[in-house]
Amino acid sequence: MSEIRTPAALEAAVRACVEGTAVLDIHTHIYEEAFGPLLLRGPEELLIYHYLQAETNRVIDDLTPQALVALPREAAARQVWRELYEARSPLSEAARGVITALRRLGVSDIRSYEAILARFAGLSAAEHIDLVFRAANVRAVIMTNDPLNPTEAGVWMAGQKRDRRFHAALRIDPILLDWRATCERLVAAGYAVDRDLTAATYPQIARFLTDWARRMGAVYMAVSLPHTFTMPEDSPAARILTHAVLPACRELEIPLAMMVGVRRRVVPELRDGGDGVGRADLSAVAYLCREYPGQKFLLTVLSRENQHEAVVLARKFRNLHLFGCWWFTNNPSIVEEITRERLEMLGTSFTPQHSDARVLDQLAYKWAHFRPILVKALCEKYGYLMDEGWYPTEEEIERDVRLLLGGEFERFVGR
Ligand code: RAT
Ligand code: ZN
Repeated sequence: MSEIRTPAALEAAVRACVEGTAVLDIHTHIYEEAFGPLLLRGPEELLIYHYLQAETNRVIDDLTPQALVALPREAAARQVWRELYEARSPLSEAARGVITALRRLGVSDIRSYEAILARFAGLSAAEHIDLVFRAANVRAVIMTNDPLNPTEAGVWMAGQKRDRRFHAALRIDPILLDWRATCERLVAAGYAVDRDLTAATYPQIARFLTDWARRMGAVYMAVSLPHTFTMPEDSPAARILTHAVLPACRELEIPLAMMVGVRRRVVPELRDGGDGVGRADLSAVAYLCREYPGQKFLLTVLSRENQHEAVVLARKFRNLHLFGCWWFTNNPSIVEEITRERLEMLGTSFTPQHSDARVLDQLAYKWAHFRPILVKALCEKYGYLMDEGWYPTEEEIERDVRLLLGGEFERFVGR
C-alpha cells in the first residue's frame, strides 16, 4: 500500500483506522447476560453511576449523602437528570458521557427524559449487548469477577457462562486487603485457613485462587491497592501477596494486575462515589518487578502525579505492562497528556485505555470519547516522522492501532 504524504491524508487514515478497529476492553465491571441482575444497563443505571451521584451530591442540600444514595433507582435517576441536565448543563466528563452514550445508542430527542426511557423499553439483554458492542466497536471485554459474591459464584458453579465476548478477571481485594473479615468466608467454602495466617494457610489461599481462576478461565488476577501500598513489608497483605497470590499466579501463568492509588471511603456515606485518590510510592511496584522477573504485572495508577514515574518504570521492566487512564484520570485533558507521554516513552508497548464501564451502555461513551484523543496523539507522532521523510503506510497505521487497542495486551499475557 502506498505511503501517506500529507497531513490531511494522515489525519483521514488514522481516524478511519482508530474508528474502524474493534477494541479489546481489558478492565470493565460489566457482565454477560448469564449473570442476570449483575448486568447493569439502560438510562437509569447510566444516570445513577457513582461518578454522577458524587456530582449531584455537590449541588443539593435537601438530602444527606446517605439519603441520596439510598433513593430507589427511578427517583435517583430523575434527581440526577433534574440537577445535572436541567438545572445546569452536563459539562463534566461523566455527565457528558450519558449524552454521548444515549445519542450513540439511538436516542433522537436527547432533551426528553420520557423519550430516553422509551428508547430502551423492551430491549432484551441480548439485543442490548449487541447494540452497545456495535456502537462502541468493542470486540471483547474483560469483566471484574468476585467469587465471594454469591450471585456471581452461583453462575460460575452452574457453568452458565457462554458469551465468548466476555472474559474473566479474578478480583482479590477482600482476600488481600481485608483478610480478617474474609477468612471465615473461605472457611465456609471449604478451605482450611486461619485468621492468624499460619504457614498452612497460604497454600489453602493459593488453592482457593487457582480453583476459581481455573473455573473462570481468568485472564489475570486483579487488585486495587491503596496509595499506601508498600513492598516489602511485614503486613498481612504483603505476606498473602508473597506466599499465596504470586505462587497462584505462577502456577496459572497469569499476570497480576495492580491498580494503585485509591483512598477508599473518604466520604463513606457516598459508597463508591466517596472514594478518593492518594499519591503512591511506586518503589513497591519496582520491587515486585525486580524480585519476580518471571511474573507478569499489569499496572495502572490513579494519581496524576504518579503517571510519569509509572511510564519510566514500564520502560525498565518487560514484565510490566501499563494500561488505561483510570477513573479520576479518565478526563480528556489528562488522557491526552498521559497518552502522549506513554507514546513518547513506550512506543506501542502499552494499552492506552480501558473503559471501567459499570453500566453496559457506558462502553459507547468511554470509547467514543477516547478514540479522537488517540487520533490526535498518533497524528502528532506520525507527523514528526513525516517531517523527516518517514512516510507511514495505511497498513503500518492499522498494525500500530491494533497493537494499542488490545494486540499488545494479548501479546503480553500470551493469548
Ligand atoms: O471506576 C470505578 O468505577 C471505581 O469505582 C472502581 O471500580 C475502580 O475502577 C476499581 O476497579 O476498583
Ligand atoms: Zn474498575
